[in-house]
Order: sequence, then C-alpha cells, then structure tokens
Amino acid sequence: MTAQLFQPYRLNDSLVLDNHILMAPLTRCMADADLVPTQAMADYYARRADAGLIISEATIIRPDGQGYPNTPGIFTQAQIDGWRKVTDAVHAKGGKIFMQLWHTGRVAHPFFWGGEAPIAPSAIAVEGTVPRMRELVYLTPKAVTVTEIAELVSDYAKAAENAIEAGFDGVEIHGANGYLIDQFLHHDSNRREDEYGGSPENMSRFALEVVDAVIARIGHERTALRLSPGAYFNMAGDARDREVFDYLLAELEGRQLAYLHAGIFDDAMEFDYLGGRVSDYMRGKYGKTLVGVGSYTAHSASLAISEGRFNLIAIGRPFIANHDYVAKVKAGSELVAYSDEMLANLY
Ligand code: FNR
Ligand code: 8K6
Repeated sequence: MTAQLFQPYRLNDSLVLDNHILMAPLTRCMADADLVPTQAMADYYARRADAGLIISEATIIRPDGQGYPNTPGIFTQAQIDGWRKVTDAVHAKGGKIFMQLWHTGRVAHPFFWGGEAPIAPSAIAVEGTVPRMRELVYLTPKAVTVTEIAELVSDYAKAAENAIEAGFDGVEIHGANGYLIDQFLHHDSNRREDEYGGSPENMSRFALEVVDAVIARIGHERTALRLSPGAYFNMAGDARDREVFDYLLAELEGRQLAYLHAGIFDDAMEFDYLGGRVSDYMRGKYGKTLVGVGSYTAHSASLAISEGRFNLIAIGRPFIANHDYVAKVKAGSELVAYSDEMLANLY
C-alpha cells in the first residue's frame, strides 16, 4: 500500500528525489552559543539521509529573527562553515537537504540578541510567553518601515546565497506558523495602511518580494515556500485571510517553485474560512508540486497522495522518534512512538 512512497519524484530538471518522503523542518534548539551547527547535528541529519529530501530546522537569517534558544543561523561565516559539515555528511550518504530560512518577526525576543523590540508588520503583540522560557513575555513589536522591509528582502536573498555556499541543495522560505512572512499574510497581525497592507495584493507583497529575490539569487529550481493559510499557531484566524491566500496562491502558480509546503500540525483540522483542511484548500488553488504534512502516517499519506490531495509527504515527529523512519516503513517494521521528552537529545 505504501509502495508508491518509495518511487522517485522529479521536482524539476535539476532535482529528482529518491522517494516521496520528506523530513519536515524541526527546530531542535541545539546549535552552539554562536548559533553554529554542531557535529552532533551533522550526525543527526546524516542518520536521516534516506529521506527523499531533508528540510533543515528553521534557521535564522539575521540576529533579530531569533525567538528560541540555540536556533542555528546562516548569517556568519562560522555558521556557513558549520552547516557545510551537515550538508557534507548528508550528501556523503546520498541524501538531499534544503535549508529552511526563518525570521520570527513578532515572535522574536530581544532577550536573545540584546535589542529593544522585535519587528513585525504592525505593532501588535502575540499573546503569551516564549515556550520553555516562561519568564519571557512577548513584547509589542515595532512596525517595520518600507526601507526596513527592503532590507529584510535583501537579507533573505543573502541568507539563501549563504545556504548555497554551505552546500544546501536549495532553500525553503518559512512563510508559515505565525512567523514574520505569515504575519504579513493575516489580518490578525497586519493592520498596515501602506502598500504592504489592507488588500490581498498588498498583504501578499512582502512574501512575493522575498520569493522573487530568492529566486533571482539562487534560481527557482532551488526555491521552495511553506505557508499556513489556516491560522493555528501564534496567530488568530480571520475570514478575510482567505482572499489573501487566494491571491497569493494564484501568483505562486505562475512561479516555478521547487515545491509548496503546507504548514500545519494536524491536517485533520478544518478551517471554516478555507472550506475545510489546509491541504485541500491549497490543492484547489495550486496545481504544481504540493507537500502535505500534519499527523500523517505512511499509510494515510500514501492514500492521500493516491487520491491526488498532494504530491509528497513531510514527516515530522515520527522522524524525531525514528532516525530510520524510511527504512522501517519500507520494511513494514514497527515505529517507536514520539514523545516530547525525545526533544532533550539529538539521537
Ligand atoms: C516543528 N515544526 C516546525 N515547522 C517549521 O516550519 N519549522 C520548524 O523549525 C519547526 N519546528 C518544529 C519543532 C518541533 C519539535 C515540532 C514537533 C514541530 C512543525 C513540523 O514541521 C510539522 O509541520 C509538524 O510536526 C506536523 O508534522 P508531524 O509531526 O505530525 O509529522
Ligand atoms: C518552530 C519552533 C518551535 C519550537 C518548538 C516547538 C515545539 C512544538 C510543539 C508544539 C506546538 C504547538 C502547536 C499547536 C497547534 C496545535 C493545533 C492542533
């Protein structure tokens, strides 16, 4: 039943995946004090090299993008060199790996980089505190100026260039899960009245500028994007968000991205304003390669792919619990169940 997951999949002329199973991006908070990837991280990713494609943990493009402890960066030479060890280790085992490019926007905390306030589309705080650092309350962000937006776009492109220098096969722009790019795409966090807010076209502008700048720098074959049309994390939903994503997905259809990836923890969740599941909504608006995710098993993913609901599956928590996830599924062996305590080490 899961046999088709083990067929190769052609993303484009330069990238053919060995199978349909992607390792989802998974923040592990294990980089060193300078946000440099460690040898333990290289070993961790290399153990998972038989995924069709590994997507790295979210990696910050500049210091003020940091919202959690020890999340790796891609803005210093030491970080580039550290990631080179990871990509070499994955490639030595025949794997492929994309870097997920991240700026957390209003979910960043100046505790980590010593600034005053995080930046975001509008000066609206996310409620709550930094996970596992409960004393850190989220601050009201500063609304970015148009000049600062242009700098951010340029910093995403530079980070993509650095990722290629570090040996990555491509990048996935993190436009999901309530972080900076997603904050422009939802009415909950974007109340701007300039050309970056107020209409679907304006609210999509930053995301498309980032996509276009990254494509211009490293090529469309190596550029992918993750989006969360359904607000579920660090974000409140608004029925008007639907029009924003309708517009954005139509625009993306005209670009030749390597793939588009849903951002959701459980794809069984239904969103009224999207008319159902995130993946089904995205499939209805986007005909090119779509990666599904969110509480799937190999069996349920295989069924969804055969029904045409998406083309590839990303697996997150089961890949933390089973470094040999792909081999186990192929052999029909039993999987170890994920538990949150497993986040304490990198095996
Ligand atoms: C995540 N997820 C996530 N998503 C993302 O885009 N970038 C990231 O860095 C992370 N980090 C992260 C850490 C941990 C510990 C978890 C559990 C999840 C979300 C992840 O990519 C995926 O969408 C979900 O885990 C749902 O897939 P599974 O786990 O049900 O297969
Ligand atoms: C992306 C960085 C996060 C750092 C660690 C994240 C760990 C996450 C697990 C819990 C996330 C909660 C999401 C809640 C949504 C549930 C909807 C059903």
